[in-house]
Amino acid sequence: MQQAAIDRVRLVFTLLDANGTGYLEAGDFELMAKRVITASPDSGDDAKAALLAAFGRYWTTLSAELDANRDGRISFDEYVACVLSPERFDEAIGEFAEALAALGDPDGDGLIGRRDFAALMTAIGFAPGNIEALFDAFGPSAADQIPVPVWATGIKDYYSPEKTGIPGDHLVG
Ligand SMILES: [Ca+2]
Ligand SMILES: [Ca+2]
Repeated sequence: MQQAAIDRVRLVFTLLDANGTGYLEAGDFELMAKRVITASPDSGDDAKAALLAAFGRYWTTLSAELDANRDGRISFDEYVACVLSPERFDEAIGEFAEALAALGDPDGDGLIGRRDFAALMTAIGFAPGNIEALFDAFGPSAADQIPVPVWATGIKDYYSPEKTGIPGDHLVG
């Protein structure tokens, strides 16, 4: 298994544990969804509802697929198994990626500005310097914007264990 993929998974586990219990639980995803929605005040209700649903589905999928000891929460050892069979999470990750990227484009012009991007990524908990490096790696235009699909693809790549040397690696470390 690629170390880069393990490092990405470790970081996202830490961030998803929004209430800091050391385990992923339903409450983490509700808390995280609220934070992200709060960071996108100009987005429409449909986009916010889609993000909330995507976080909910992500939790439901993790819970169904990875809670090996059936205690209603996901330990890191349970979570890291997601890299062994990423195809089981493709749909949930895809829905999440599309919903998050859409929130970055509140005016619906198909482009995401650096400020909206940074607000959402800060809400999730990534480090400021890493957020800037990631946005730069996406190759923003002269107006400092990236297309919505570029970010959506970047999110999916982040969760793809076979991917190495991707923009998302800027978030780790
Ligand atoms: Ca937790
Ligand atoms: Ca468990």
